[in-house]
Amino acid sequence: MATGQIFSRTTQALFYNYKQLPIQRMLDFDFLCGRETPSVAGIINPGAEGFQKLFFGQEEIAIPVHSTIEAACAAHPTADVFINFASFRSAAASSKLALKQPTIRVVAIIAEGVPESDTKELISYARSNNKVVIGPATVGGIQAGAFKIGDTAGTIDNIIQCKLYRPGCVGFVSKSGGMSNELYNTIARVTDGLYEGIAIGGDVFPGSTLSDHVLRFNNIPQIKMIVVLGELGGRDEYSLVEALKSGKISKPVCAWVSGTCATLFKSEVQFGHAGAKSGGEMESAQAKNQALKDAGAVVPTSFESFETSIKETYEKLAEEGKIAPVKEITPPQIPEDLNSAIKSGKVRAPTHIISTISDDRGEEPCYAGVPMSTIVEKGMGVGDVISLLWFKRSLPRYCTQFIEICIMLCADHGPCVSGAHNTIVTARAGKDLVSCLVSGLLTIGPRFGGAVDDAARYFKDAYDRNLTPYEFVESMKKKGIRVPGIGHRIKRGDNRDKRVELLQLFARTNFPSTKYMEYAVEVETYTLSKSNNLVMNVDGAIGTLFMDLLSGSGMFSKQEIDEIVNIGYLNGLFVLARSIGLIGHTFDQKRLKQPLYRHPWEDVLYTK
Ligand code: Q5B
Repeated sequence: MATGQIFSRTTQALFYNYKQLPIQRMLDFDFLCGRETPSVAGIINPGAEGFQKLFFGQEEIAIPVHSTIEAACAAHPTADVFINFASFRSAAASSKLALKQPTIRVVAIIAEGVPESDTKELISYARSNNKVVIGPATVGGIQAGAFKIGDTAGTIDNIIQCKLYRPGCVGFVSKSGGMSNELYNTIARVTDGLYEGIAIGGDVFPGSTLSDHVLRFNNIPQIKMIVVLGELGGRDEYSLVEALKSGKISKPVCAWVSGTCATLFKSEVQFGHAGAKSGGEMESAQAKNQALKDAGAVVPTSFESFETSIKETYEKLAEEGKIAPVKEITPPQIPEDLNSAIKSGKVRAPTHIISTISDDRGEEPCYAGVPMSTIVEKGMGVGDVISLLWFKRSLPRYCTQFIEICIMLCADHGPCVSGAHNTIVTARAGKDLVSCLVSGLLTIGPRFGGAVDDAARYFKDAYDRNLTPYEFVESMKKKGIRVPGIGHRIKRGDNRDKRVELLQLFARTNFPSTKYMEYAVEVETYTLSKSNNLVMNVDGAIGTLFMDLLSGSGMFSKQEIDEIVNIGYLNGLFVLARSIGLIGHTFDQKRLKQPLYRHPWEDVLYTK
């Protein structure tokens, strides 16, 4: 591997698998470092395309999302780092594909548990193609003030505390990502700071080794000293020993191999990483520390004194005048995310929606405060659900039964009525269910099913003002308004609408009062005297009976009744009911495989 820098202030990465947090942390780091371009050029989210909104400082930016690695590489030819957040199951295949792309130079594999045979294959491919693999089982790496992989170095607070927003002179490599954070703190305390830090990962076969990175650091002029944190298990540290012995490393190396406590255990111990297993004598922390020391590294006697070793090594270099002074900068403040600021009680934000009828945040959804389990346990029906969601209260059984009867009676009225006709034509044009339903629903209005509210309004007003049927009908005529709820294209005085009769019968048997409906009957008697088709229609029956329900149940104040009438709740009953029939007509046409409908010429009057 050798060569030198693998990252810079202009390095851009492709991020595999959309993970909002680590990407946002990379962008926050970019902002902290004063980068001009975001370090994430594109996201690869298998099967998805588009853009993801993320923050770059205070501004929102849209990062392109690609469905394949090939597409992302073609769209971002200068992005040469591939950060792989795939699971251990798919990390190897995606990493291999990424390594094969000519534009990709470095692949970081975050997943733990990638099969060793797969990793070996990746290593071999990367070596023969002069590419760098960091990981698997790693948090990644960082070049201070320039570029950071994913979650490396933890929170923004930690990054600021460790002064990672600007470069120092220390190259650091370790196996452990968690311990990297510890050492970034140490390095910030006792030197002028980190230049580059890499966690190679804790697997038995890491994509790149401790010595790979140390040799690379040796070629980077800005790096003046190297800190290495190894761990027991494996023989990786011995290649570093060889490099030191052969004189390939000219810069001072402070090293420590952790896991010296393994000797306290009687049997073999497996520490956190797959590779951190106390094996033979050679793989012990003690043996590796000794070998490193013998090869010329500065090795302390314990981890506790590692900080002192690093400090002394740095101070010696400084005394020798080998360290250029670092230009201190004040990093900009990263704006806090609204959600975390709200959580910590620092800010309050107005909500954009207010809702009073249902709540799905608890263990189970509630309708007007009634949990769904209660609705089921108490054997409630659709009428009860409508009571809760529309009227925000539980209504007596006769009321909910009336609502259910309205729905049943208005569910359909054959294929010839406006709504069903539209739905049938739409279904025959090959449209989907929702389009068919909506095209039928859109016909509901003052002439078809949508006169319930107006009937309720006008009849209530006339009754409350003590108008005689004659005064009411004639005053409407004067205004040029046809009485809503009166008249039918087919029904007659001698062929009443059965639905109207059924609703009247139910109400007369169960309602405490049917005064509005009886008033409508008197109006109907008068209009029938004019014409036999001016019968009370289903809209008129539902509208007036609902006024009786609201005023007679004693469950609504006058103000609430006025509000229900003003808002216009009652057409909703017809809309809801007729949806059942319109859906049925859609299925019927599709089941019958009916062809495109074309209205016959003979049925049209062509005129000028
Ligand atoms: N006058 C009813 O035309 C009629 C009056 C009125 C008071 C009124 C016409 C019409 C559509 C009504 C309709 C459906 C034919 C409701 C529903 C769902 C559905 C649908 C389905 C389903 C009357 C003669 C005299 C004049 C007028 C007076 C007229 N209308 N007075 N109130 N409303 N309307 N809605 O016969 O004094 O003589 O000058 O078609 O069907 O939507 O099944 O299809 O479930 O799907 O030509 O059931 O309005 O009457 O205009 O000559 O008037 O009656 O003022 O008085 P005519 P005109 P005067 S159910």
